[in-house]
Amino acid sequence: MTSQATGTTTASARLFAEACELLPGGVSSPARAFKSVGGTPRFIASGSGAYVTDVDGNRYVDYVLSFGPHILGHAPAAVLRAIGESAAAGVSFGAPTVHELELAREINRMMPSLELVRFVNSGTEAVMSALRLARAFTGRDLIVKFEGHYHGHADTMLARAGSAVATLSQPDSPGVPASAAAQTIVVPFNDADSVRQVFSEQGERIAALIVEPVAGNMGVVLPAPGFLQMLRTVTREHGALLIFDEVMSGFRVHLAGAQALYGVTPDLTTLGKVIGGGLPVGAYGGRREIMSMVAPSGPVYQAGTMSGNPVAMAAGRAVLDALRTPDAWHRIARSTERLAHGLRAAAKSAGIEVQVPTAGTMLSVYFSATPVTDWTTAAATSSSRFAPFFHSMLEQGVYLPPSPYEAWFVSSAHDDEAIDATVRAAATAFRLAR
Ligand code: KE4
Repeated sequence: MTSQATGTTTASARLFAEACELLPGGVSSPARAFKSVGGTPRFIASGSGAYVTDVDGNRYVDYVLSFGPHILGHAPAAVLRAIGESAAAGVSFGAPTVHELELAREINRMMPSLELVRFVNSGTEAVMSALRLARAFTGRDLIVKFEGHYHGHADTMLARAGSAVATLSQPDSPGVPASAAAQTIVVPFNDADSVRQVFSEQGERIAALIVEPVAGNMGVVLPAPGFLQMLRTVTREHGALLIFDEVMSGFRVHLAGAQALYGVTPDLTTLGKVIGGGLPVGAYGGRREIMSMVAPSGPVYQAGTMSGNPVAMAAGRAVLDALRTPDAWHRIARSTERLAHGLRAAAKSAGIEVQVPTAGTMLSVYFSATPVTDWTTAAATSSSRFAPFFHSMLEQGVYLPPSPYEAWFVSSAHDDEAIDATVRAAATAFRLAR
């Protein structure tokens, strides 16, 4: 076994108890709290390549990878070098630096639809800003989003589907004003008729439709054939903007994102995760005539003390440089397919029916005999089987995202040894999930 699991969680348990006295739920983000799988969240002490080690000395093959950013694995030398060199020159100035210019140039080169780019500090901030910009550009208020898609925690994105299609939504969290949620219409993913109905009934009030072009926040769910092209057509017909939220799919489902993979060009794109090399980052960008409305070139206000932080920009640039090495990205995609193939075979030999959808360098495992195409079918999978599977993998030295509705992320550091160890552990874990 390539990763040693000592099995003890003494130090993690002690630290978690202390953390619960000072941090809500003991964590800085709910996704880390093991709420849906139970047990003690592991306090991670270090990461290197495809592995993380917790404070009890347990070593794991890591498929969380900070929920996506570490596409080169943990602490890659080139990224550490870029961080060290930029930090040695000063970590933040509140002034322009060459680093943000170089990263913007690289993003524009890889994703030409981002004619202008604005950096922010998180995916949430990128989405929040892109929505404000879409409203300003169109002079309209309503936003359409899909059930099961996550676009960060801005008020208008924490909206739950209304009672019927095309009705306005209710808040999906206390503290979200009904008026904010009412600006959002939530429809089922991959349901072209519902999208057309919403636009036929409310089209002239809709500022934008935002979509995870490949969904990753209900597990991995691919767009139905032609679905993204239909979104492009129907938004254009009604004068609404199409926003691709590629915070997760960017550089992961394809080197140049879902917009390159499917050949659909959005008006605006949001990015995050990979472009910061593991440091806090977000970005939004798109057509010049739209982005030119952003202050100070235009009237749409958006700002940030740490936006374009030079160290995060240098780290992100180092990641994109490494990904552009010929075949680098495709090697990770091949490792992802190798893992998916192994997981399907392991489940079959254990007599368990699973779906293992892949999208470039990410995948997920659903306990289901039938494919998952939207939130309804994702929620209908046997999530109760996920918890025993998750803990068996953890005990065998494989660290998965602690939810059946998260994507697993693969990196260039996940070599055959790490993948094969994962598949061996899954053969045992699937039997326990029967
Ligand atoms: P952040 O604000 O967490 O940087 O980005 C929000 C966001 C926006 N859009 C998409 C498509 C995203 O996947 C995310 C964040 N993804 C989650 C993972 N499911 C982050 C994990 C967390 O919240 O801790």
